[in-house]
Amino acid sequence: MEYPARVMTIAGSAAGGSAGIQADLKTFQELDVYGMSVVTAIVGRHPKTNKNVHTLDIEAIEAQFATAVKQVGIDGLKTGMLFSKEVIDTVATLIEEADIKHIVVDPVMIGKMNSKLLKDDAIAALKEKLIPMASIITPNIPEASVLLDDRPIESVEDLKQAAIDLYNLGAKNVLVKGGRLEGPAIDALFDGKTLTTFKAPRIQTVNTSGAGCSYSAAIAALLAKGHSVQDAVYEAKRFITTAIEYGFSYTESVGPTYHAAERKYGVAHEIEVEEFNK
Ligand code: PXL
Repeated sequence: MEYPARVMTIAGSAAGGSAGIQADLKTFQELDVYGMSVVTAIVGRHPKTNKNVHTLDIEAIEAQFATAVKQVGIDGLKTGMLFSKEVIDTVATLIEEADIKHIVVDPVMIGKMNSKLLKDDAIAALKEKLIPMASIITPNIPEASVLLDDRPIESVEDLKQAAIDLYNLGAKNVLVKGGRLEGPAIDALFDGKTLTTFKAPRIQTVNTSGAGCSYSAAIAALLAKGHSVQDAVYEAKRFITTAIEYGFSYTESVGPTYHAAERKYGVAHEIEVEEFNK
């Protein structure tokens, strides 16, 4: 028997199960990779105190990583919510020492419910330490905008230019996700030479909690399975588009995407790919 590729997520725990570590592990399972996790913080709002981000000690983060490396080993990795400069510095050091082939950095900053998932003073550390180590970074428009010193991104042309300019931060590939623009959901990938766009139809739903987490987790899983970056993004985009199509909610809250959707119901929408040489 051939063992599945080993993929780790280093991210926050999202108690509701739609985002963060929980979304990542569900995605890993759907794509048949062996999932592991390092929890950086626990997100869950206390009904009385209103506190939403409960941090963990650096020692706890290092301990989780060391255990997974010793028991299993790592082929691919994604980072999600890291919250502080200290955590980013720690994660960068751990990754460097472990010599990991595929590294997806999802520069998570703000949650769907407006939770602050990255402190302001952590952005420099993200740019200087972690992003240059990445095989691919996957910012959405607000994140790309922050990484480009608050440049507005208001059109598909802006989106493409953002991917090209963010390449200067040192990641091998940049994927800027245009889901927040109007019209079809277009994402722009730049690898230093070719700009590729991936287009899915706009799906009318509010139930997209954890979509970004799941998308980057799918990219990490597919890279670890040996797909090229372009192909990993293509298949991950298809996976998340189908998961969004079948998104749902148990309550009045914004609900999760449905990770099992592609497996259960097949591909809901084809993804259109266009390439531009730069
Ligand atoms: O969707 C962004 C996100 C990432 N990570 C954690 C979260 C959220 C959104 O709530 O809770 C842990």
